[in-house]
Amino acid sequence: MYTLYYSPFACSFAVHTALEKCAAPYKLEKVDIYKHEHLHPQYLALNPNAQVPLLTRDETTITQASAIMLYLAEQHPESQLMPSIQSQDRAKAIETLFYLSNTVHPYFLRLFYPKRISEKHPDEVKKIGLEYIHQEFEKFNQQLSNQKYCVSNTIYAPDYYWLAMLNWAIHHKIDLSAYKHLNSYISRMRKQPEVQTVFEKEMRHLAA
Ligand SMILES: N[C@@H](CCC(=O)N[C@@H](CS)C(=O)NCC(=O)O)C(=O)O
Repeated sequence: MYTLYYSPFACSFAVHTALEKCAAPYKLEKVDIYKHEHLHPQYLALNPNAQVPLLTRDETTITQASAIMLYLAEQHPESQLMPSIQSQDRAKAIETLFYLSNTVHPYFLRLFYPKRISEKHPDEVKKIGLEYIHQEFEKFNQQLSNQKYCVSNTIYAPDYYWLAMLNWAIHHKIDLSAYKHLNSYISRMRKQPEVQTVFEKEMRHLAA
C-alpha cells in the first residue's frame, strides 16, 4: 500500500492523479502547506526537504513529483503512465517530466513565494515569473496545435504535471484566452476519469 503525502492542488496533484491511474491501493496523508504543516517536526522527519509530494511504501520513500511518477510507471507498466521503453515517445516523455520540474515549476514558485527571491521587490519577481510562464504557454499552445497531449496523442504522466500547473494559472487568474489549443487541452484533461476523481477528492479535502 502506498501512502501519498500531499497538499490539495499543490504539485502533488500530479502524483495523486498518476496513482489513481495506476489503480494501485494507496492512502492519502494531508500535509496542508497553507497551514505550514510541511514544517511540523513529524513531517520533517519523513522529508527534511519540507515539501510535498512524498510517496512511501514499506521501506521505500521517494520525493520529487517527476521522480515519483517515473517510479510508479516502472512499478506499474500496465498503467501506461509513460510510453514503453521501446517507444519513440519515451525520450520525449522523460524530457518533458524533467523540463516541467526544473524549469516551468520554478517559474510558478516566483508567483507563490516571490520573497524567497527578493524581499524588497516581490512584485517585480512575480512580473518576471509571469512573463516566463506566458512564454511557456505560448510554446505549449503551439505544440498542441499538432497533438492532443504534451508528448503525443496519448496521455502520459507529464500531462498530469502540466494540469497541476494549469490549475495554478487559473487560480492566479492568468489570462489564458489567447491560447486556444491550451484551453481545449484543459477541457480534455478535466474529462479524464482519474483527473475527475482526484479533482473531486482534493476539492473536498481543501474545504475540510
Ligand atoms: N522539486 C520538487 C518541488 C516540490 C515543491 O515545490 N512542492 C511545493 C508544493 S507544489 C511545496 O511543498 N511547497 C512548500 C514550500 O516550499 O514551502 C518536486 O518536483 O517535487
